[in-house]
Amino acid sequence: MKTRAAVAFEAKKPLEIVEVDLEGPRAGEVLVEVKATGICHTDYYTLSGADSEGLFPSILGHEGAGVVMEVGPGVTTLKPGDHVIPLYTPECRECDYCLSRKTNLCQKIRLTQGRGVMPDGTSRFSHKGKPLYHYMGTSTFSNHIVVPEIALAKIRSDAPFDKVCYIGCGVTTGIGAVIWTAKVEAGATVVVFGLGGIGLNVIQGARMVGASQIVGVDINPGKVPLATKFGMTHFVNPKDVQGDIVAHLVELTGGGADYSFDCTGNVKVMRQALECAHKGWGQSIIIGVAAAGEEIMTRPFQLVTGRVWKGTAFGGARGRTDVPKIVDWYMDGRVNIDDLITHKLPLERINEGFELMHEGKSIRSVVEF
Ligand code: NAD
Ligand code: AHE
Ligand code: ZN
Ligand code: ZN
Repeated sequence: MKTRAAVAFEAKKPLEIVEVDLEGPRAGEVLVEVKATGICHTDYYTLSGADSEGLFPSILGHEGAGVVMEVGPGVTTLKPGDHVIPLYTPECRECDYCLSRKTNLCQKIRLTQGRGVMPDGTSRFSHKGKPLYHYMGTSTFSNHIVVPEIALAKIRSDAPFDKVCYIGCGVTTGIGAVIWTAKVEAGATVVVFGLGGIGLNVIQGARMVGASQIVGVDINPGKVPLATKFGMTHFVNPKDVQGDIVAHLVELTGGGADYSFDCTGNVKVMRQALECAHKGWGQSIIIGVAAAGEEIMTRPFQLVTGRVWKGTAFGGARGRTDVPKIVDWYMDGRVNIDDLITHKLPLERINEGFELMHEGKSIRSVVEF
């Protein structure tokens, strides 16, 4: 079939809206009509050329929601008409990783996903007879996609696509990092670095579990009103701090944060996040994605004295199990998504969404097909 997509033909170049060819689903695969997709900083990062797994030409996008149109042979859990959220972290429920119960990082199709192809090693997308790469197994910047069955979460049919698409990455990553990765408890002190589409969801998660102090750190003071609305109790702009930001945060939190989160992707900030965690027990969670070649650094003494450095992908969520629950939380009014979607754009204007993010003017831009 033919469909419309925003194609990344080259790194650092604007996406081009073109008609592409899409082959139908093979065994274990599903054809989905994407109704809406968010633009995450990770799409920006890959388009910038800094992603060691970045492939071109490709169709980016990993924060979508849509409707099943057709299923391939052997698909048993989905049928045409089902509403779904594509998962860049699938959940096969049978690989060693899934069965370990210790991680959400299902590895069943990770190798081919990283190579921009379907599990059988081929692409379903092409343009003018030449294959286009898939991205993160999702490619939600296309109006239609083919995705493995294990990479689709079935969701309730009354949830609005233009809101719940954000659960495909940002909402789940931020809230999940708090409740599943860090397991923040009521009364805890939390410091969040980076108040963008992920950091605000960390703040939202910290408020949900009853954290007593939620400190937001950002170099853009324009983020303060929304962060405050979502539960931030204190704001720190590193540019306004005289002296050492870590010492400032340790003092503000009365000895250090019980939990800190990096939502910037900046390795210097990751170090600050670790070192502002409380001696003896503070945990620091890396969410931000750093460019290829970057490395994190600290004195081992920071860990010897009890701080714990962790990372999280997709907030530790097991997609097919946990994503439908988060959709329910949104529909029940327990999770606020509407206020974080600051811009809605048609596909033709998707590049404006990237510019808004770069300029710090948006939290989430959502593209509707
Ligand atoms: P965003 O652009 O919306 O937000 C980033 C925020 O960080 C902005 O508010 C910016 O002003 C702030 N910031 C930048 N430099 C800073 C500094 N030195 N100190 C303090 N604040 C600073 O991006 P986003 O969509 O929220 O994504 C955040 C990061 O999380 C990105 O690196 C993205 O790739 C990553 N991410 C990771 C996962 C995962 O599963 N681990 C999932 C989604 C996104
Ligand atoms: N390809 C990148 C890694 C990017 C990365 O860490 N991605 C996160 C999700 S970011 C969503 O916005 C992730 O899920 N990581 C686990 C995995 O298996 O990719 C690089 O730097 O090579
Ligand atoms: Zn993302
Ligand atoms: Zn698995």
